[in-house]
Amino acid sequence: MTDLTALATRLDDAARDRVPEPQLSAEHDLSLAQAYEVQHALVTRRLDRGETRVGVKLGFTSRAKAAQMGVSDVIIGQLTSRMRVDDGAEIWLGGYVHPRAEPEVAFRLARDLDPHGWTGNVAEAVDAVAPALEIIDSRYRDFRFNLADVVADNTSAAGFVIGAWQPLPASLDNRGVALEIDGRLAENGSTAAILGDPLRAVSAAVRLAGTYDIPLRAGDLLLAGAGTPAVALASAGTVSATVSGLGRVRLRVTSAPR
Ligand code: OOG
Ligand code: MG
Repeated sequence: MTDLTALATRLDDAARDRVPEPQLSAEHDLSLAQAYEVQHALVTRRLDRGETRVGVKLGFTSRAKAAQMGVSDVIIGQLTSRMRVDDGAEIWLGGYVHPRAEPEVAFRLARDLDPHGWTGNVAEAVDAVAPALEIIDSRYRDFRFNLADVVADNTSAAGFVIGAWQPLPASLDNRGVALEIDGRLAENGSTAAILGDPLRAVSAAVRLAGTYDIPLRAGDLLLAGAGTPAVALASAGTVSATVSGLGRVRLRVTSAPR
C-alpha cells in the first residue's frame, strides 16, 4: 500500500528546501481521494508546526488557468496562517521554488457552512469580498503535474494577499481583472471567466469541501480561483492585482539575498 503520509513529507520537504520533486504520478497511481488524503497530511504537518487554518482556495475555475496547466477539473486547497502576506508587503524569491502570481477574488464566510444543509444562499454565506493576489508555487519540477499531483500538493498554495474587505455587491459578474508587474499590464481578463460568475465559487467550495472533509468556518477566506493565467515571479519588482469596483492589492518582490 502507498504510504500517503510519506508522500506528504516529500512535498513538505520540497517546500522547505525549495528543491522541486518529481511528480508523484511518475511512481504512484493515486486516486483523487488518496490525493486529498496526502493534502490533508501536508496541512496537518503545517498545523503541527503551529500554523492555523484560515480558509480554502479553488483551482481551475477558469478556462484560462485550466488551459495554462493542462488540467480541467475544479479542485480545492487549504490556506494556512503562514501563507498570509500583508497588502503591500515584501516577499523574498529565495523562499520559493518557482513562484507565480495570479489575480483572485476573495470571499469571507459569514458562518460555518455545512455541506449537507447547504441552501445555495450566497448572500447569507458570505459577508465580504476583496481583491486578492495568490502566490502559487508547485513543488513539482517545471511546474508540471496531473490532477492528483496538484491536489496532493495542496493545489500549489504558497501565499496570498487580501485587499480591503467590502460588502458583497449584488453582482460580481463581468468585472475587469488585471495583473500588473511594475505598472505594466501582464495579464487581464474578466470575473466572468471564474465559473461564469465568481459567486458560483461558494457552492463549488461547499461541494468539494463536503466531499473531501474540509471544514468551512465563519471568518474563513475563500479564494475563487484566478481569471487569468498565472505570471512567473522571476525578478524583483512590484506586483498588483485590480478587480474593477473592488480596488487593488499589492505585493513587493525582492531577490536580495538574506
Ligand atoms: C494550481 C492552482 C490553481 C487557480 O486559481 O486556478 C489555482 C496551479 O496552477 O499550480 O490556484
Ligand atoms: Mg489560484
